[in-house]
Amino acid sequence: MLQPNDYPLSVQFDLAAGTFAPITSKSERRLSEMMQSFYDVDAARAIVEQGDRVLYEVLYSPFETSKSDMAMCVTRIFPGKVGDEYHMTKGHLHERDDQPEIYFCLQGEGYLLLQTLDGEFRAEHWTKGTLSHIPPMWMHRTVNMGADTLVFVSVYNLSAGHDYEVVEAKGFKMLVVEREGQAVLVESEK
Ligand code: S6P
Ligand code: ZN
Repeated sequence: MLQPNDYPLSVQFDLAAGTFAPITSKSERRLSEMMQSFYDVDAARAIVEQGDRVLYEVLYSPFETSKSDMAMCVTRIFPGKVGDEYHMTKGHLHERDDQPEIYFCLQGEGYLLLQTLDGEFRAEHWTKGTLSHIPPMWMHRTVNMGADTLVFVSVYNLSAGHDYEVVEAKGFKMLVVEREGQAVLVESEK
């Protein structure tokens, strides 16, 4: 017998605004929660000491049923830099080794950084309309290198799990920084 959450559910996007409704929950990620992530630790500390900064927000809609645990999020990364490194997500690896994810860029310009535990690295360049498949066991981080908010949809299973510590420990091989007015990928010294 169908349970109340087994019925179809739709949300409505406002593509110009980069949001949808109804939103079940919303979270914000501040720079103070990402002190291990940016290479210029002094620049990060100075911003936090002056009152911190929200780097991105995540708007969330679970599509859970009695037999499935799909979820959909919209991540909105605000424009800006910490030192010369562009605002980005904390980044994670799905804990389960059989869990892929789909990302779809709605607005802005950026990079999706991907890396395996063996050190294979990819940077997918994003503009409005890019859809990327993240295979299982690739760490993933998104970087906003544009002047506007970078907005993307993600679709994944809640049971995937999120391991942030592995990204903090290993880091990504490449950083996205501004050099002579241009966004460029440079090797990380971590
Ligand atoms: C979840 C998915 C996204 C991120 C979001 C924030 O699997 O990849 O919804 O959670 O973009 O990034 P992070 O690294 O702080 O979770
Ligand atoms: Zn993910």
